Amino acid sequence: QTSEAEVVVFSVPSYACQRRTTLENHNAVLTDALALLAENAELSEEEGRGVAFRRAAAVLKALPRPVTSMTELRGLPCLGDHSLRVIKDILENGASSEAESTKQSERYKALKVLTGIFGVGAKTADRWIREGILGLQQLQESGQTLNRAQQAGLEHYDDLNQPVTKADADVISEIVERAVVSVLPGAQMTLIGGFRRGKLSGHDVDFLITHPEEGREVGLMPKVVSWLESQGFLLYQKTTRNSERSRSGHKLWRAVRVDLVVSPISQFAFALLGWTGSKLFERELRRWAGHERNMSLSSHALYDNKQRIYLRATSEEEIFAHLGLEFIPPSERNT
Ligand code: TTP
Ligand code: MN
Ligand code: MN
Ligand code: MN
Repeated sequence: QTSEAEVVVFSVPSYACQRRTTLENHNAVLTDALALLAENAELSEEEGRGVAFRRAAAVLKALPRPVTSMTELRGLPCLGDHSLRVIKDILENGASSEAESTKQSERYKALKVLTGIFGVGAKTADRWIREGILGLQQLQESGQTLNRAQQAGLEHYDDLNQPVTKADADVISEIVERAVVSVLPGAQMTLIGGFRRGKLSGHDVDFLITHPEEGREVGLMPKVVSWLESQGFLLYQKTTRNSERSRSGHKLWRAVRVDLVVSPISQFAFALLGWTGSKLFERELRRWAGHERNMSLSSHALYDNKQRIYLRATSEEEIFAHLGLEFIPPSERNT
């Protein structure tokens, strides 16, 4: 006796950088739960577990319609036992008990509040929690020494935790553009990060600055920062010398986090690709390059480990071509 069943299964390539993922998500209930568990793992410095949940969520985001049964998931990549348990729980019971209990836990709530302070990472938050500090008031009363970033972060806590809208981003773009062309005529500024991917809100605004003549961009970052400061736009700045990157808060009607990246024109395409995100898309591109092509990709260059040469590119399209990947436009990198 034979029995036959026909099920429609989804087919999805295994690297997120091989897939087109728009902002339209048909499985938000599932991916929200997995994202919460990923965030909890990341905040607990369990990076591997975090990535596993992120990859699972990314596969579900790429599906063309809502998942209704576990059988539809057969053959899909990146769905580990743990993620499958979470999905099953939601499909059967409407919610994930693990995600719900995590969300309610004192530890998760404290980690969220404390890492919500600009300048506070998972390590610092964990140390404070072990010392019994679970919230902002307890932190202030504890007499802990805060560095300058954290002081600014605490002072502007509400502003910095309020999402930045596209309208905010447009206003800030104009200001940064003015700064850039004032200090170096001919310099060019590009919106990167989530807003380049078409997101309507974000936690900050990201810009990439370059000049068409190689070398003219040298020393540009401190000049842009000084200009912003002289105009009264700067609240706090942190510059990492070697990465030529600056994070600053700008006082407008509210404080907003801004990331500035300066790149020489020869590296522009790599910086553009490397800073457009999403974070998982970037991670997957580098994993693809390393594991499938024996190449090393960074936001500065692409190195072919076999031929032992740097591969040049003047556009994102060329980099995808070097990697043997179909070009995915920014709006479809929302993994
Ligand atoms: P974010 O601003 O953190 O992320 P986002 O813009 O995608 O999301 P949001 O809307 O919440 O701001 O980072 C922008 C991109 O920069 C991100 O997709 C990955 C990349 N990136 C880093 O975040 N850090 C790095 O050190 C490098 C090299 C790249
Ligand atoms: Mn951003
Ligand atoms: Mn950023
Ligand atoms: Mn690896």
